[in-house]
Amino acid sequence: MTRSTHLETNTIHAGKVRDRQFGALSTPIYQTSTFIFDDVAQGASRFQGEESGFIYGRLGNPTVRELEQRMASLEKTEDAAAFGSGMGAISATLLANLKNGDHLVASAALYGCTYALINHKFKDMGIEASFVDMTDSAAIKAAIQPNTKVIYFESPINPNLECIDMAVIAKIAKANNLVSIVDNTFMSPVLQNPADFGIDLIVHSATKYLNGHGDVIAGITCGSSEQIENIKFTTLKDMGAVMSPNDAWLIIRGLKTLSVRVERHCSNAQQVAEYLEAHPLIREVNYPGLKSHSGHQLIGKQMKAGGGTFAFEIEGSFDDAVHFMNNLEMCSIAVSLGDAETLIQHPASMTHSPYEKEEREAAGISETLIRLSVGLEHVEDIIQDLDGALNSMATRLKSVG
Ligand code: 3LM
Repeated sequence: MTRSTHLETNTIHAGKVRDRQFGALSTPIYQTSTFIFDDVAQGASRFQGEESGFIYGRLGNPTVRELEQRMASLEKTEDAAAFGSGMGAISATLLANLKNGDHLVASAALYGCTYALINHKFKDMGIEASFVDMTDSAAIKAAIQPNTKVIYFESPINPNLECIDMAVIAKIAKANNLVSIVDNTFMSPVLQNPADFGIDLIVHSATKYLNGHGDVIAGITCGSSEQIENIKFTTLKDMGAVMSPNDAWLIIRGLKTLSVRVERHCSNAQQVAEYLEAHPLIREVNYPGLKSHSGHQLIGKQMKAGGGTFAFEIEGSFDDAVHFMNNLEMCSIAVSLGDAETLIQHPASMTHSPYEKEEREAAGISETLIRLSVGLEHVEDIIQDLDGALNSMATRLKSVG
């Protein structure tokens, strides 16, 4: 069986290569750097692409290939390419579609390292970018130039959770002959399939929900066979940010529980977001699962639920935010998201520190914004921990002023 119409089945079975030698249920880890040819002619024909088969670990590996095929199925694309990190996937995918003299339109708010890559490194390489509010289609159209090749965004955006209507972006991209690329890390294919809305390439930090256990750094790009072949034979092969077979195996294992994990992440996040929204010391909760959030109207249309990660603003100063976070007992102060453990972090000083202060504020990332990746613990324990730290903050606010 290659592909079912049900994602829950595909997370376990799609692209599965049956082990005919020993009948192993679990995918074998092909921990090898190179592959032996029968003879010189076979080696030559593999290099020429005349015969299929593995050559060398940087050019492909059976364990990694199984993961790629499973991810292509989950994202409803023809193919996928695996990378050693989410940033490896993002940089290779963008550079396969951009060259010196080209221009891209990118979201003003992005994961910090993606922003740094586009705003700093690409600039040095002669690739210019316009950063725009992706909810404003007039601003996107106005930013397109004759040399624009790519439109790049996240939905929901890390860290402010703003949601972008993908059908609108895909329409603009097609009308202007641009390659549309979205980072789908926050939703995972369980909650949203950008290909359904006409987006060309989908990138993931597989470090997050896809693996889900906080023990791997990895990335994946999904798209058409033509695009993936281009990426594999240019920026993946020659820049070399490949995924290790061992990490591919861990992600294959993580994917088996992706749909049940994401379901629980979402229901926990919904309850925690509702608790925080009702708390007097919380100014705003940015969670698409809440009716008050601008992205809520896309639930049902574009995404199935609000996801497991969101951000909120406390009533108070930067120091109060620090005090609140330092007084948590169970939630871990750590970057990353999508793990079993609840993780909390401060974007302005951590994940989004690559932004200049003014750029960060213009992108809607304030000093008092806190991001929470709601884990799989019992929701009452998560809420109790947050409540304890908020009570401590209330005492502090009273004593300070
Ligand atoms: C984080 N994010 O805590 P890797 N795309 C998105 C991401 O959130 C990330 C990447 C790509 C965080 C990592 S910050 C030092 C820690 C939407 C990563 C990059 O290369 O696998 O880390 O993915 O927000």
